[in-house]
Amino acid sequence: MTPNTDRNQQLFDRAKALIPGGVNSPVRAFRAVGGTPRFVQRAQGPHFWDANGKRYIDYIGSWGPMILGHGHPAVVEAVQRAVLDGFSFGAPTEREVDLAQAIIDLVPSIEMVRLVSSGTEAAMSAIRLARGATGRSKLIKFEGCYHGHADALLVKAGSGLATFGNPTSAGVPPEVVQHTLVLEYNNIQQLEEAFALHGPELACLIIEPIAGNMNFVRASVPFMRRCRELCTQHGALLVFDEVMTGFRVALGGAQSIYARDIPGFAPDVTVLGKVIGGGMPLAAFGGKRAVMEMLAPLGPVYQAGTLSGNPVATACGLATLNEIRKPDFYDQLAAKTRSLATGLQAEADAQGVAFASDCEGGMFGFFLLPELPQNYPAVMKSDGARFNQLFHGLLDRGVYIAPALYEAGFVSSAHGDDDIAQTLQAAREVFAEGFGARVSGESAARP
Ligand code: KE4
Repeated sequence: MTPNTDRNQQLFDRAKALIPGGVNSPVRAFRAVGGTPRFVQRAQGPHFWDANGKRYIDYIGSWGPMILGHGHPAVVEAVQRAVLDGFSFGAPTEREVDLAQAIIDLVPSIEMVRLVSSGTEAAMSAIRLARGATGRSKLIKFEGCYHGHADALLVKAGSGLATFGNPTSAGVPPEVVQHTLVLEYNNIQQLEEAFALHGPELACLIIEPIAGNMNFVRASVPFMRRCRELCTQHGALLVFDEVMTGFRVALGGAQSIYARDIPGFAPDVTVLGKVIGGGMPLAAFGGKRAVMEMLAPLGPVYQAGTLSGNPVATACGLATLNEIRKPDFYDQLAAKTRSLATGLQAEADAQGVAFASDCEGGMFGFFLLPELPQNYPAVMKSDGARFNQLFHGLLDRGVYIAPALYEAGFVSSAHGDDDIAQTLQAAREVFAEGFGARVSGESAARP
């Protein structure tokens, strides 16, 4: 299709004149992989159709929220009913109470919860809450983990362990990130040294328990056990960023998986998003009652939001949670995801392509590497150009994976065996091409 008949390109050209980069969130611009972003006209089940009317099997699902696929009838009906009763009130509603109850029922470590509108807002508020609850300023995050774009979290590792982070974005003054310590994921020695140096000053440690912003890297059980022990020992709060993994890898989130190996394991605060909104702007943070009651209007930690607990978004989220809590939902979803991940592995192995894949629940990842990386430097050894070739080879064949090698993939309950089969056939053809011509893209790293 030539650019002048390609409606995606036409729309992209228009968008770039009006919206920075032509998108409302950077990763959508395809800058890491090159090429023209697909403008979605509509979606249904596991598929979406672009501006040219071409169908794709969707493994992004809005970056996680669409665990039921697009347009699930029960969710559509709930939203249609809700909008007839009003879009937004700026006043409490029963559905907010019902959604809070559902989250608390499903995530035992959460005794109280506050609803907000985005994962960034939830993570930012959780950090402020941890600082307010402990009276401390410093925090630990890990290289490769992304917790939204709040200033204090846009940080890359300092020059050495004891030094605090440097901003990853213009516009973030160094003094804002001076309290943020960036460590290597899965590095127990660094963790212990950091707590030995700064333990009494640490308000919290925030972590993605399965790092979907490094594509798919699991925190090892020994590492996670030490995070919990050291936070407890030093009076810092363990903050689990489950915006991506919450209700995605298991009904109880990643924390329920670690609790299988670490008796009594629980974070102090959990950040949620994506799935709990079912595709509408809704996120949350919650934890121990004593900590959560530090929040305004009860306590001294201020946090607020015009659209927090929005009645249409809560209807969408509740309808989604009602579906995923049905018996066997995750067993069936996990089996589907495993068939995709193991199938891709088999296709790569058959062609002698260095490939490593992993999955949990409805979330999967893969690397064009001989083995699964355990940290960010290892992830970034991936060959970006080969990934871009794979990305475009799949895209041309109607398979839509994340346009960046550091992003995870998502399977919904709507994906069928035929979708998985078509995907594996597409991968087989691309691998057989031997990754011919290379498509250039910008640096593969999230800025
Ligand atoms: P939002 O502010 O984008 O709703 O959530 C921020 C966030 C927080 N924590 C984790 C673990 C996250 O993955 C995210 C956002 N995820 C990205 C994709 N990896 C959203 C896609 C985008 O930035 O456009």
